[in-house]
Amino acid sequence: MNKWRKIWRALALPLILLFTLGACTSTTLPKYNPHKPVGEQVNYTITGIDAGAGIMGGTERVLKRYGLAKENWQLQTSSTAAMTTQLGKAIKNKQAIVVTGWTPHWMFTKYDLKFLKDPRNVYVSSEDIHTIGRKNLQKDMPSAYTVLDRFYWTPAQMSDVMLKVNAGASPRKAAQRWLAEHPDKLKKWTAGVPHVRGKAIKMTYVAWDSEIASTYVAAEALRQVGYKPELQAMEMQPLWASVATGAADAMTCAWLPNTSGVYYHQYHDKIIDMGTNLKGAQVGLAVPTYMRDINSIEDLKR
Ligand code: PBE
Repeated sequence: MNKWRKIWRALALPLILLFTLGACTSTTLPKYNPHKPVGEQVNYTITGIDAGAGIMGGTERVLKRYGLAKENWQLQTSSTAAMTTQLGKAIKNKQAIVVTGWTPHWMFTKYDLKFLKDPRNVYVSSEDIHTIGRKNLQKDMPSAYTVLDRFYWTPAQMSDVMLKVNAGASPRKAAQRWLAEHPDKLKKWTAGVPHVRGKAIKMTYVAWDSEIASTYVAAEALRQVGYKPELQAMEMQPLWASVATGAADAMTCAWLPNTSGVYYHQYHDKIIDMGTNLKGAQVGLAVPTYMRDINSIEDLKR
């Protein structure tokens, strides 16, 4: 008898904990239900990212233009990491979720997602990413200018680097590995460029996955012609200000004409637009493909 009491004492607490944990995890939200208003299922909330991102401003405009704001829809500020975590959880449980999405990004590779149609064209259907340099960069650092000016790749190539980082590689390693796998690209960007000897070059960026990928790849290309890149992550506003004031030499993060448009207009006479480094980027609202009947932003009102 005594022995059983002992066993019970040893087991009681772990068992109680296990039951409570089980009860908590089983009270997750129900699965997506096409017969119920989608707003109700997501608490009239769009899961967003950091406040400074262009996509956040665009989404606020969407809420107004589509009459969602007056139906109490709201945009939740968080971070890319928190948003993708929430997205992953919702997808695992087949729940309804609406996120601010963009491509190139590994979220579209890892999950079955679709952009919602934007008949009012608030987000603009396709964007280019530009490289921006400080005034006099060409004169002061001609080799760097040439490499950065030539820097150009495709959404698939950028995704490749992002996936390497997402799988655990450091951004620098991922960039080095990608360049080793694409010697033709590196050659194209650096051909005939006079080498420099360990000259420092400062690049700033916002720590979005896409920008981490482009910045590190451009930096590693610059390293190949002898530069010592110094990379610094910051928010959107200081990012543009850093290049406009000459505190930084260049950045590769301008999504145009829309997503970074506000900053571009604010700073365009204090910077050099070195042109497109990637064509065919897109931002918008995204949902998992199992939300089959939700295909347009208009459908959120149902
Ligand atoms: N993004 C990624 C950025 C640009 C790059 C879409 C999150 C934004 O400003 O929204």
